[in-house]
Amino acid sequence: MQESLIVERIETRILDIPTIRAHKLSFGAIRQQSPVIVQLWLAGGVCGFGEAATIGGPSWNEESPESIRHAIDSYLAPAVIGQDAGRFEALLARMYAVCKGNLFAKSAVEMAVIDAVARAHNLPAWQLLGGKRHHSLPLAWTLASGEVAVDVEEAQRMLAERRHRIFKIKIGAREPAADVAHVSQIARALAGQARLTVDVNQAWDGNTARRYLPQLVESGVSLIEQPVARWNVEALKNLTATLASALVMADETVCTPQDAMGLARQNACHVFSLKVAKHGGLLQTRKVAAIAEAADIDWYGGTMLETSLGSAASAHVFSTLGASHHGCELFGPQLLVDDIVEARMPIKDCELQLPDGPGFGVEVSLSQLQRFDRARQGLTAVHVDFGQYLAT
Ligand code: MUC
Ligand code: MG
Repeated sequence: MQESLIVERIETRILDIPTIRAHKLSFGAIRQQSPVIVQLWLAGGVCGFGEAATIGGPSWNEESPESIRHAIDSYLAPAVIGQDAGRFEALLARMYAVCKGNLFAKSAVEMAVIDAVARAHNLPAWQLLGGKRHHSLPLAWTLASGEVAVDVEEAQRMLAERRHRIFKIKIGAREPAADVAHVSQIARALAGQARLTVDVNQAWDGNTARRYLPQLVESGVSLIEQPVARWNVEALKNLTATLASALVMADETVCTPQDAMGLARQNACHVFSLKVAKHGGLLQTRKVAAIAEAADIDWYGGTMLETSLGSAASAHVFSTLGASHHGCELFGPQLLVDDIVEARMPIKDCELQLPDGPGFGVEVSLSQLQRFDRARQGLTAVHVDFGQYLAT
């Protein structure tokens, strides 16, 4: 074992960073992101960083910033400290042995391990992940203010600045007919200038999806993300078989490689949204992507609205993937009022320029970590405004 690569210490913190505007999803509106940041030191002195962000505490899936931090501090860090950081798969096996599930927490630790080892070898992380296939990827922006005029103004500004020409509209909070009207108005305003997708974030049942998705397609939507509940693979499969001229993308339904295999076997979607956190890390993301490639399923580089740290880690693994893709949505940094790295990944001509390292190729600012540290700010968790979303 190379002494200098032994994991010596791991620290975690929760940051609270406001968003530039309310971001409205089917289940609630978020006004801040609370990423968990992992800092990991190797015996040789090299330090790596990892991140796991959830959306709306535990309202996107089971994990919350608090549960992630707890799983790492109490179980995952002790399983990894004292081990050879270069044996990525062996470390993952140790984490799986002490902790079932908790994929976001595992991904943040694995990310810090890979960043540290890549830095110890002065290599970009992508070189440890199979090598780079893409230097840039088309970058989508999500329209989620909930108001047509605001969404259209935002999209037009992004188009004029040549930052984005793919827009994902968040729907599912209102009556389906109102959602269709909302999307149609945006589609008319942006006709011929942009590609539109929607994310229903599990809000519809199978019959609602069967009735309203063709209307969304008619209005110009070309990709439909997670229209039904994550367990509703039967409905997803049915929509995939019947929807003409639009693609169905699984997000919440596809987390583990086993989920991916199940969807592939049943031809239940056309596209997987890949997200490092929900798959349980960078290596698991590659496994899910391999299943997609073997099953003739496309991929999309998804986000959990991470800072530039988690976004850069995702960019590294996405840069290594072949096969057919629909770009990425690593726009988390732009949705936050500020960032935790010295310099963000550049965006040129609507494409995210994928970083080159060492590590994840972004330098974390310790003073920014301190500035947003929940413990230092004396804050308690404030995650999501459920407002009208909760049934009475
Ligand atoms: C999701 O479900 O895709 C990603 C972008 C965004 O606006 O929300 C997320 C989560
Ligand atoms: Mg989604």
